[in-house]
Amino acid sequence: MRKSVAAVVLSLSLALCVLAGASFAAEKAAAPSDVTLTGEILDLACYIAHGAKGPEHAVCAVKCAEMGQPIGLAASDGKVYLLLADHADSSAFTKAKSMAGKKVEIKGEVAAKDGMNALTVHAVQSV
Ligand SMILES: [Cu+2]
Repeated sequence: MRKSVAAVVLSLSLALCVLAGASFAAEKAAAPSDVTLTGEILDLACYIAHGAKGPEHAVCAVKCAEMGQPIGLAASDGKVYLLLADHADSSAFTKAKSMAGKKVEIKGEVAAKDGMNALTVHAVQSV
């Protein structure tokens, strides 16, 4: 009898774990809605090393982005966001790389960790 009570308690707690996992997965799927940020797309290698930005650096910025340097957004909210590709569809991020040095509007998902701000690019257009 004692053994079967323990078995019931164990299977109930396992069921709760599965349910908790399922609701966590549902929360991840219903991610916070995208924000819209405007600003300049930065070539972070040149911006962080020597503050390079703006139209006079745009040609270098595109070259740096093409060679794989990270890009960011100097947003009008005063923050610099590391730009990230969406794992399921990187096309908007690829477009953003070609717009390094330009003023843009980006729709995407913001995240922050360990003092770093990031924006997953879902759409980008020049402004
Ligand atoms: Cu550069």
